[in-house]
Amino acid sequence: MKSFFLIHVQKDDFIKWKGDPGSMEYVRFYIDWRRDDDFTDMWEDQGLGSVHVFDPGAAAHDTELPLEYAVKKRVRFPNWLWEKLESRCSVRRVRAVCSWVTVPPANRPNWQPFWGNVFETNIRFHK
Ligand SMILES: [Ca+2]
Repeated sequence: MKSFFLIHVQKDDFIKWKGDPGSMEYVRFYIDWRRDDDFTDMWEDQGLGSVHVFDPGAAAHDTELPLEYAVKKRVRFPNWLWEKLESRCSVRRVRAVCSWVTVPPANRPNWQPFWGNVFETNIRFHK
């Protein structure tokens, strides 16, 4: 399957020292396949994505900001689950746990990052 998630991290003012090598931003994805209002069932932890983020430098601020980074992740699930989706356009709740520097632990969808955010949205999956 060729589906991907995309998350854009928009930077405008957080790394200021010259020569900074940047840091890692991690995103763990969950999909509520069973539609039971949790992300704890089998195959609902979709795994981890990451991106190296860095400041382009003060000289570039006027011309290159805002800057966006994308994290893409292939959707993981077995064929039998795909067959059970009840329609050709099934909608599922998706959660993204975004964390700066610290890796969001596996199978803990309610984990709160110290520096980061948790986002939820609905995504339509096409058979
Ligand atoms: Ca669930």
